[in-house]
Amino acid sequence: MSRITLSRFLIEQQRSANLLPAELRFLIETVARACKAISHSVNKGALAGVLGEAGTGNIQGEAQKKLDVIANDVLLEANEWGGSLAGMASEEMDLPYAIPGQYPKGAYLLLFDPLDGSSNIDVNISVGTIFSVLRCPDGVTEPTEADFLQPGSRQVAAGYTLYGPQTMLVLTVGNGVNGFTLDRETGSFVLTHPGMRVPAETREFAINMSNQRHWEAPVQRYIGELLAGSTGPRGKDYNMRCVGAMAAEVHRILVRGGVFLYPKDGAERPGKLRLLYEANPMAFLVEQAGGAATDGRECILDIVPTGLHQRVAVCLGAREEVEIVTRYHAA
Ligand code: AHM
Ligand code: MG
Repeated sequence: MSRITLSRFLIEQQRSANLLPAELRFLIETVARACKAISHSVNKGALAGVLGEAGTGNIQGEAQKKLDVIANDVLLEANEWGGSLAGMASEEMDLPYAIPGQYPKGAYLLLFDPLDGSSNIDVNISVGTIFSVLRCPDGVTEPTEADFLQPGSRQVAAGYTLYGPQTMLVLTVGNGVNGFTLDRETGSFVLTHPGMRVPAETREFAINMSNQRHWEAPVQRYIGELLAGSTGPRGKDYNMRCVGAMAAEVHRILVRGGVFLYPKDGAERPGKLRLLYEANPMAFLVEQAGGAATDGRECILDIVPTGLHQRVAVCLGAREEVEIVTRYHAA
């Protein structure tokens, strides 16, 4: 059977289910093309002089890596001229990015974390790009921050590209989850993981244990039960894996199952991960793959955002596990 490239997959989606307007297809292909360029820079590493700090900070007060800035610029440049977007927002930019006046504007808003897990970059561990697509509110041509503050349930597409041993793009347009592997010889993303589903059975969990003293009681209880293994209430042993890049954690869960938590870590910090361009796209993917995603209390996708860079507690993965965590929070 011939290989199904991302372009062919998207065109067939557009034809068969009429799920995908041409403008959205073009947008996804453009994001994919930008991710190939980012993959190239990530792979070159020290050879291209792209490792290390950029010497600047972002709105979150985090030091930017050179590759954070490069990946952000690549995504902006690739997406600003095509006419499918009304605006963009990024982890690396305080305010939404306005489409320059010389280009046509389109119906969508693109949000992204250009380089997720960027503290992994200098030590040659996986990083990713996470993206989310929303419709621009009707009649709006100059979107402001308020236009981006839509609940995740309104996403029309979401995905991530994982720059690991292979570069993979994993995508949903609201019709299941499909994974594509970059074939470097042909330059195409090829459908290698059709219909990805979160396995129901869980044997692995991911959480940054160094924050344990900050967790609330329900999370202490849940992780305590997993750590107790076969001698505890769950009656089986678990393994812990934590990569430090959410794209890699979610990818592992989509392929091999499990659960990932980044809970509230202290009264003033609602968690580390950002709702609009990290938690929402990942929640959409995980739910489309049969899993679940909550902040411990409500579905991530139902949260009405109040700020572009708002943080949120995250618990996602196998549905049954997420339901236990959510039940413990309600108790
Ligand atoms: P980043 O987007 O600034 O790289 O931060 C997000 C990353 C996630 O990918 C990952 O799950 C988390 O931060 C790890 O943080 P920590 O080192 O606190 O566990
Ligand atoms: Mg990130």
